[in-house]
Amino acid sequence: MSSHTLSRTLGTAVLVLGLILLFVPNGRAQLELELSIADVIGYPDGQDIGVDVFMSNYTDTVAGFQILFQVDRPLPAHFQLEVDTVGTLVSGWYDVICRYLSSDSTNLVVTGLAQGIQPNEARFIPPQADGLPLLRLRMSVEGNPDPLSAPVVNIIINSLPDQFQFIDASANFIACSAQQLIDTSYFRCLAWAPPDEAECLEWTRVPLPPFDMMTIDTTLTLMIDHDKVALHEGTMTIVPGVCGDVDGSFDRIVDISDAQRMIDHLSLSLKELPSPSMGNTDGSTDFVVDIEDLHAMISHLFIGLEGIDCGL
Ligand SMILES: [Ca+2]
Ligand SMILES: [Ca+2]
Repeated sequence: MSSHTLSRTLGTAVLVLGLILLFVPNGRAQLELELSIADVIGYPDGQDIGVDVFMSNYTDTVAGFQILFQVDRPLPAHFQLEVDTVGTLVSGWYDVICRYLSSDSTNLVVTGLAQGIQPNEARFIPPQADGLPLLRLRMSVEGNPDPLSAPVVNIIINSLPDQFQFIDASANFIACSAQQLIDTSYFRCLAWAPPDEAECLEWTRVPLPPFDMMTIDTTLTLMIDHDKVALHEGTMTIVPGVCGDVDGSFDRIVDISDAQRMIDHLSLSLKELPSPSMGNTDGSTDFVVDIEDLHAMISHLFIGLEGIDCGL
């Protein structure tokens, strides 16, 4: 092969490669919407555990949404019936509403509309890929989880069309399309009105012809375009509690700061302990945290160094 032919062949190869790179679709570029839930640590009796939900809307402005969040186990993590919007993309939105779909608090529907208190205060979310979370879920942990149970709870987003909806500033659905479904129904007449049988007195629906009357209904059904939406679940890893570890650090160590927190709870600020079940250090069966528990903790730390057991 001459050097001239070789260079022409190489040039053609480079051109073909360039065209391939130009036209091969970039997976991320196709996406219109991407949601990710953060991974967090849960702790015994935990309340108000913030779980950030991030959104990237690559192409469209977001003016409203509905999202159904779910946990994959009924215990021990729950959604609280609220979200935190401070420092999020929906900060200042007037309508951010939460509701449960069932009584066990394992699912939460969050609906948001970019309306301010005044009509001109609507804060649409322009296309963006990084930055503030869309919103912050608040979750809680019930009691002290069984240390032998699986410590990870998955937090997922339900992608069923009637539960997952995003609209832009023109109220068009993002990454969804409405599909028209035609529903044809057939009816037979069971009793015609005498004498000329011009009117039917009783209709019955039949699955197939023959028929005396036919109706055609069209319904619009929303379909998610899964090529344009990416949903990433999050996790809550639940750390079992250590009896006496009540200072809120969840360092699994019982020391002077835990005793100070107990004194503060019982006689100073009276502020609730972050893990009340870990404060029942005298193991009383009523699980009440009182002066006896403080005595048990002080004895454990400074006097007899006895072990403590919260009686769980
Ligand atoms: Ca501690
Ligand atoms: Ca007690």
